[in-house]
Amino acid sequence: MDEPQAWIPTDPRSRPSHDQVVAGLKGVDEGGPELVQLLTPEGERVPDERFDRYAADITAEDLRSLYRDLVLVRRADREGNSLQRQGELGLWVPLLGQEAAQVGSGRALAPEDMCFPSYREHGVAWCRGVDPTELLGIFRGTDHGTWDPVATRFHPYTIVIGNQCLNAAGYAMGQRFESKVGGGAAGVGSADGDTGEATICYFGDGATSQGDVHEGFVWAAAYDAPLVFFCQNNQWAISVPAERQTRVPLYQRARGYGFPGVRVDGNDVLACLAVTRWALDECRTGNGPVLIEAFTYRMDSHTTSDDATRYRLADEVELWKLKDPIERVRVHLARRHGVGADFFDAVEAEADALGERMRAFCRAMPQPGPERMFSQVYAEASPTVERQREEFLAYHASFADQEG
Ligand SMILES: Cc1ncc(C[n+]2csc(CCOP(=O)(O)OP(=O)(O)O)c2C)c(N)n1
Ligand SMILES: [Mg+2]
Repeated sequence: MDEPQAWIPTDPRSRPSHDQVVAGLKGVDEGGPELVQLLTPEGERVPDERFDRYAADITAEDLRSLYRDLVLVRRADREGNSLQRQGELGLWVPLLGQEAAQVGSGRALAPEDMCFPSYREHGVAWCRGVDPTELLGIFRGTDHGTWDPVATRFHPYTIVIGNQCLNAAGYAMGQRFESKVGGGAAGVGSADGDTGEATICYFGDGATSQGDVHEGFVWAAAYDAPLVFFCQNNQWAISVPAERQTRVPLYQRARGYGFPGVRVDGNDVLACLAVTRWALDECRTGNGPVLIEAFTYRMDSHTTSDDATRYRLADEVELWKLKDPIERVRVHLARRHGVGADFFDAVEAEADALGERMRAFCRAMPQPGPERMFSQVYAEASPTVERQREEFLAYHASFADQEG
């Protein structure tokens, strides 16, 4: 039987059938004909006329480095998951399967670019120099993350779905107003003639149904903001499949807002790097915003509180395992660059050490006192918060007699 074909909206009166919607979203032919891919799941480098030049300078050494990032990010994620299972964390949000989307895009960023994550971007955090131990407090309930968002240019995690798109649009508009967009064909030209700044904003397929994301798209477009919208389409929003969110593939939505959209193989670190470099270049030279849909898959549950086996079939997961983002780089390095077991073993040993360090750090984390939650509500002292703090501490102290 023929595969259903994706809908091509040539006639403005036409509507896609359900099968056409699914074909467009799930992507017949591994993500659809417009999927940008540089490394196949089998580790073969395939040419791409448009994006090859954005990966042309990547050496075998760089590929090793990307491989190392992928492995260490995966280990940090698996360790977080295990720590939750051992009762050390209240929750963990796994990124299993999304390492390439995050490392590829994260490594494309320049130090001065600003980054707005949602809550699953542990791999982007890694690329911004945020140590995995700095994520643990969020999931142990002791703080909101301990990194400095100004120094790392990595905003705190945002749990409210899509909200960071508004923050990012505002930030990128500021970059524009302050002439931080570099001089390009359509650029305004920056005061000091540098290459310019851009902002990247991460969100999921489900988030695209939120008003905040729509508003972010509108504002960014209306003000030519240097903003890369990076949507990790991992096929699911908890238990809701992507076809419940949209009739057209997500990258095609950009056209309606007046900016380009590209669908990239989110399990291909090289393609994610190249496409994000291109998108950031566009933004830095005044041609923003841009939407990237990284076509990927969440191989684990939504969080450790979720059980994905209740709503999706095992064969779907098995299919995506064959497209593993790490395996294709390993095979490519071994086959095309003659990289041997010594290198892979060394990375594995480094991952073991990282896991050990995360476990030790987590178990030694101090328990904050009850007053801690009042300590960073406002930058300056607030009499209202101070009063609430005193009341709460008095209430807490009233239990002291009953203890012990
Ligand atoms: C405004 C808002 N509504 C609902 C939720 C509950 N919620 C948390 S994650 C999630 C699904 C998000 O799916 P998606 O955007 O695809 O991101 P993913 O978790 O798959 O990375 C929902 C509905 C929330 N956090 N914020
Ligand atoms: Mg999702």
